[in-house]
This record gives sequence, structure tokens and C-alpha cells, in this order.
Amino acid sequence: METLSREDMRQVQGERLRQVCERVYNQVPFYKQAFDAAGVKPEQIKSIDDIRRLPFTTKTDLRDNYPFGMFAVPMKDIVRIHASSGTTGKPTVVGYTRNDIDAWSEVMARCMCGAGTTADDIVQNAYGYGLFTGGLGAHYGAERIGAAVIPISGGNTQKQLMLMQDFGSTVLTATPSFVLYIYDVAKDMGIDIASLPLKVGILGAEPWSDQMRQEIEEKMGIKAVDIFGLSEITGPGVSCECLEAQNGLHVQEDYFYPEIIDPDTGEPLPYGEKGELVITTLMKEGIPLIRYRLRDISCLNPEPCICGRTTVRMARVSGRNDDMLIIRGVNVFPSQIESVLLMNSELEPHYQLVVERQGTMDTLEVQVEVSQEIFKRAEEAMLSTEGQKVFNQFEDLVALKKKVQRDIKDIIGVTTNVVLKEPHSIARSEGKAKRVIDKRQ
Ligand code: DLL
Repeated sequence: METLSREDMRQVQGERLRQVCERVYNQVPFYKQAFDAAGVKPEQIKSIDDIRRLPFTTKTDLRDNYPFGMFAVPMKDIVRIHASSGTTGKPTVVGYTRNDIDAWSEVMARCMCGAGTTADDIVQNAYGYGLFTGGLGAHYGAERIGAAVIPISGGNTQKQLMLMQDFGSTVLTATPSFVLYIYDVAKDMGIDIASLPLKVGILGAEPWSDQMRQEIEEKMGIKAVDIFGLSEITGPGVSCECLEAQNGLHVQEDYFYPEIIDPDTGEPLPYGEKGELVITTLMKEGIPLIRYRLRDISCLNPEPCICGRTTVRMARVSGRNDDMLIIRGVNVFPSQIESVLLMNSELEPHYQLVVERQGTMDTLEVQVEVSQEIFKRAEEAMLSTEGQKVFNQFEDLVALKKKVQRDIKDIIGVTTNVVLKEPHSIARSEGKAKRVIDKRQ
């Protein structure tokens, strides 16, 4: 499936699309209504191109049908329930049949295999187990490959390090922000993490930049591979980079049909153009979704990859529509700020953005930690002048602050107030990092 010709893949997708349309039309009242309103019947779906005739599904539709209204099978066929907590109100609920769990294991196995995992590996799974799909998703994928899984879950950072040393873990599955936290704690404990057998991190569940990848690879002495997914579609395993190219995430296209649309008009965009990702689940039984709008921004590349796979690749997700800040008219994603910050070796990859409204103006404060080295110099200077200089007035720091503000202005076009913070002063995350504090609401 991962090396089919484009034409054969489209054939498979067309056939599967027709079947899933039939199932949802007959089993889910919401879809019967939505198809009827759009004036389309399942039997009119003849090829994958007909997907454009189908209505979209949104998170609001899932909420309106909370908890099980979108399920397409009776509860006796559901063997697992997961849920993702949103920022407001009730969680989004998804149900899996036995076949769904099997398919999920399969796509996760493909992803992890593409990222270099084999039966010889010891996979330390530091994604949270529970309603969140990260833990069990990576667990089943690793088992399907035949690797040895350590189901340690998120948190417990010191224990993570103990097991990593004692068991010789070779693959780490975790959020990128948690990996950085593990690195910090290792450093404090005097552990040289780069000298351990760990060789690859399969990281995702939150946006991260290429600069962050470099930072993680250098510090940890590993390859860092991006994996993408969301509970509504299956969990992790929708797409993943291959180890060979680390250039775009191979979509498991025979299970998940991706489209990019203009978020304002809903019109499909051609390959290469950035827009909102929309996915149709071609094989799901428990809760199949037609043209589900993810709010995530990406673009698609159909060119075959050097790894030999022919599946479409999606660009790394730089952020969600919902995460986008509009600061005095400029659209800003946190990951863009992250890229600029990490171009400076004096800064650490720990940052937070604080948005406030002063009168009618939105202001953006960028809090970022400085490196231990420059912090030490600042401290020494403060001591030598008998405490007369406070931290943020130390000349090197003033220059650094100005430089970063200028870079952000030049590259992203937004004026910010950069606040340099002492090392370890910004809260660490053991799961998804919270990058934005919005004080406007
Ligand atoms: O985060 C599933 C997952 C677990 C993916 C482990 C990868 C690894 P949710 O909690 O439903 O599911 O959150 C899904 O997280 O719509 C994106 O906005 C974001 N996201 C997930 N992976 C990435 C990534 C899991 N690699 C939401 N890059 C998605 C950027 C990501 N954003």
C-alpha cells in the first residue's frame, strides 16, 4: 500500500470511499441528513474525485452528537472509547471496533517502522496512557512490529531516565516538549543522554519547528521524527516522517484520504498550496468521518520520496487555525516565533507567549529562557557591580533582547516585547506544552 502507483492508490481510495459513504448514510442519522441536504446519494460516489460533492464534518457536529451520536455501529461492536479534551466544555468522544484497533495498530506499525523501529528495538513509550490516544496508539504499533514496549506513560521524569539507562531504550515516543524536559533533568542529574543507546525519537501531538528538531537531535544525540494524528481520525498514525528523508509526513492514504481546502471558502486547493487539512476516514467502522475539518494548517506533496514510498506527504503542521494569534493585524503562529528564537544559541527552547489587550491594542510578550552560559556571565557581572545591575539590564542581555525583537519584527512582521528569563523559570510540560497565555478573555 505504501508503494502503489498513484493511479492504483486512487482506485483503492475510490472503492473505499463508496463503501464508507454507504455505511454512514445508512447508519448515522447525522450523515443521512447532511448527504440529503447536499443532494448527494452514496451510489453517486464513483471515484475519489466525487469526494468534492460530499459535505464537511466539523468538531461542532461531534459535540452536537455527544457522546455516541456519530457512532456507526451498535455498542456491542465497540471495544474501546477514547476522548480528547477541548479547551471548552465536553470532550470529543471516539469509539473503536476490533477492526478499528487492528487498523490503528497497522498504521502505527507502518509509521514507526518508517521511522526506523524494528523487532530488535526497545521502545520507551512516554506518551500518556488513558483517554489520550498517544499512549495506547504507540503501544499497539510497537507491539505489532514486535519491538519490546516499556509502557511508562508520561511524567515520572527521573524514572524515565533510570529505565532509559538500565534497559537501554533505543526508541523514545513522546511529545517534543517532554523530550526537552527529560534532557534538562538528565543534565541536572549529570547523565550524558547522548551517550545512551537511544537512537530515535518519534515525536508529535503538538506543533514543533524544524529548529526545535535540530535542537533535540543535537542535545539528545538522536534522530527526531515527526508523527501526526488526532483522536477523531484514529489517534497517532495518520502520518509520519520516514527516517531516510525526514521531509514531509507520509499519509497512510489507503486509510485516511487527505485534502487541503481554503479555510474561508471551503474550496479544495491544489498540491503545494497551504490551507486547512481535511481528512476522510476510508476504513473506520466505529466512527467514520467524512471530510473532517481539522483546523490544522498544512500542504500536500504527491512526489515519490527517496525512501521508496509513493504515499502523499503532508508538510509539518505549523499550527492550528485556533492557535493563530492576530496581533495588530498580523497573523502569527507560536511555531513561527519558536523558529526565530531558536536561531539564537544564547536562548533555550523553553518559551511562552503572553497576549494581552491594552485599550484596543493587542500586545505580545515573548518570554524565553536564556542559556546557562550567558546567565552565568550576567550573574558574575551583577556580583562584580555589587548587585547594582539587575538581570535584564546586563549589557549582553539588553543587546540580545533587542536583537531577538528585531529578528521577530523582520521575519514575522510583528512587534513584540521579549522578556529574557532565567534558566528553568518557565513551567515544563510532561505532555502537550502550553505555549500561549491569552489574557484577553
Ligand atoms: O495528539 C494524537 C497524537 C498522539 C499524535 C501522539 C502524535 C503523537 P489529539 O489529542 O486529538 O491527538 O490532538 C490532535 O494535536 O489536530 C494537531 O493540532 C496537534 N498535533 C498532533 N500531532 C502533531 C504534530 C493527538 N506532529 C491535535 N505536529 C492535532 C503538529 C500536531 N501538531
